[in-house]
Parts: sequence; structure tokens; C-alpha cells
Amino acid sequence: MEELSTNLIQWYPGHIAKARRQLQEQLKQVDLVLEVLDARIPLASRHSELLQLIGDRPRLVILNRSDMIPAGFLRRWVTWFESHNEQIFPTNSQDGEGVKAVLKAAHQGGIKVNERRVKRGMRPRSVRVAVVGFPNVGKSALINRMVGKRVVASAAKPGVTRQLRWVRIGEDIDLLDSPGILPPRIDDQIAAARLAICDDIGQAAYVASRVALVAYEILSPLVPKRLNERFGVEVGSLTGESWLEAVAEKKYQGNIERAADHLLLDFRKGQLGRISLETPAMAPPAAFDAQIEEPLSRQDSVLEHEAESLDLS
Ligand SMILES: Nc1nc2c(ncn2[C@@H]2O[C@H](COP(=O)(O)OP(=O)(O)OP(=O)(O)O)[C@@H](O)[C@H]2O)c(=O)[nH]1
Ligand SMILES: [Mg+2]
Repeated sequence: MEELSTNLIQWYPGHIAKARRQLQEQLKQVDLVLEVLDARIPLASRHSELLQLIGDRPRLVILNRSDMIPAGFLRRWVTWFESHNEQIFPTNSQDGEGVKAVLKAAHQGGIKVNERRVKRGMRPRSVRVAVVGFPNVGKSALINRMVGKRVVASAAKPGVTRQLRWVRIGEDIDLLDSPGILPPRIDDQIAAARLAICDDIGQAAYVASRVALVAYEILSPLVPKRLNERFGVEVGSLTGESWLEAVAEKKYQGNIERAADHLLLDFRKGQLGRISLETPAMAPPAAFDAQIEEPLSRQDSVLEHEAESLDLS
């Protein structure tokens, strides 16, 4: 693995600090939170800052981009979250798969809120649901799918949503779209690299070639054939540096950053197949429940990815 001696991610834009303060304020009146995670990196895309903001409000965990990882990994994550008593909803907010179940759970949340209100002699009102998470994990896409039409901007780059915005679904749900929230600093540099690989942090935060080296370390044993095909440079026993240099020579007049961008873009677009960058076995020990976990050996992981990535060819 590349020596990550200096911080890979050095970035905390002003608009995120502001969004964080505003979100904290709005959350006071929210009944239910949808915490959106990136299914490729459920651990790195969850952060304690955001969990603190959510506090003890009822929360559903949305494992979005579930279409981007092999089915076996998805099942494992669902079991893992359930075993930690989390309500987990795998979704594909691009085509809408799994979104009905989220809507149903939000409706049920609304019914409970109103039962409590009526008991206290208050009038029923719509349920307030906030959608929160890292940048670019698909929060706005999820909202559009829940509403059934494009009501908020959603695009393939981090930092699209800049302001909090309430939208209403039918009579009984109000949804809050929020800008992606980063923690002020990320100490775990490997987690930071995974976030960057998945495009869940702005490009301004890192140098593509450094992140691409980490991506190469992870991807070259998992999908060597796919990399050979796409880039025309045999992975073989090449180090990340020499592979990127060879790709740069071949395709980009020696420009390493462009070669790096190409590798990252291929991964992000799913061109390399369905690939999970994390498994439950990587969860820190505190969050790790030995009974439910069957650790995934590296070899299993490679075989499973190789087999499932063929589906996409
Ligand atoms: N394959 C796949 N793509 C998705 C999914 N959900 C969202 N996307 C795509 O991911 C990109 C980012 O989606 P957004 O909805 O803008 O993400 P966001 O979390 O609102 O991002 P910010 O507003 O920047 O924080 C878009 O191109 C979506 O079409 C999904 O489940 N699967
Ligand atoms: Mg958004």
C-alpha cells in the first residue's frame, strides 16, 4: 500500500461548515433521519460527526448504490447492519430499486409521530424526514425517486446540493435534502482514500495520482483482466507507479494525472465491474460482533469479484 505519510485529504470547504450548522438547527424539528451510505464503502461513508448530529432520533440506514457491489457483499452487509440493530435498506436510487420500502418505512414513522401527537392533544401533521450523508452518495437522487419526479438537482459529482431544502411528498411526508457533510478531518487515511476513490469527496481535496495508486493496489488483484482490457497495459507484476506511467505513455503523452483520472472514472462508472471496497470484516473491533461475522478471506473476495464482475461484460 502506498505510504500515506502526509494527509491525503486536506479540505474542509466553508459551505460544508455552514451546512453542518444549518443541518444541526433543522434536525431539531425532524422526526426521522435517512442516513445514506455508499454501499461500496459503508464504513468509510459513515462518520461519527454525523451520527452525533443525528443523536437519538429514529434513523434508517440507506445502503445506496447497492447495484454497484456484488450481491454476496450486499447480503453480508445487510446481515451485519441488522445484527447491530440497525434498520437497513439497500437501494439503487438511479433506477428506484428498494425505494418503495424506504417510503413505506417513512409513512409508518409518520403514523407513529401522529399517534403520539394525538395522545398529547395536538393536531396531526406531516412527518419530517431528513436525508443526510457524505457528498455524492445519492441523497438527492433518493429524494427524487421517493417523490417520483425530479424535484432536486442530482449529478455525478460531489457538492451538487449547496443548501438545505424541504420538499413535500403527497400529504404526509416532508423531506429535507441536505448538502453532503464531511467530518472536519479524517484521521484514517485509508478510509479517506476509499472515499476519494468513490468520488464521495470533492476533487479539490486530493491529487488524483495518489488516490489512483491506492485504487490500483485494491483493484489490480481483484479485476486484473478487466484492467488489461480497458487500458492495454498488462497488470502482471507491475507496481502502481509503473502501471500508471505505462498507461500515461500509451494514452496521455506521459500525463500521469490524466491516466489516474481515467482509472478512477472507470471504477466510478462501474466499467470495472461490481466492486466492493470494504467488507464487514474490516469494521473496527468495537463495532464488530464475532458471532455473526464469517471473515472473508482475501482469496474468497477475489474469486467472488472475478465471478460477479463478469456479469457486466
Ligand atoms: N449506480 C448508481 N448511481 C446512483 C445511485 N444513486 C445515485 N446515483 C448517481 O450518483 C450521482 C450523485 O447523486 P446525487 O443525488 O447528486 O448525490 P448527493 O448525495 O445528493 O450529492 P451532493 O448533493 O453532492 O452531496 C448521480 O449521478 C446519481 O445518478 C445508485 O443507487 N446507483
Ligand atoms: Mg445532493
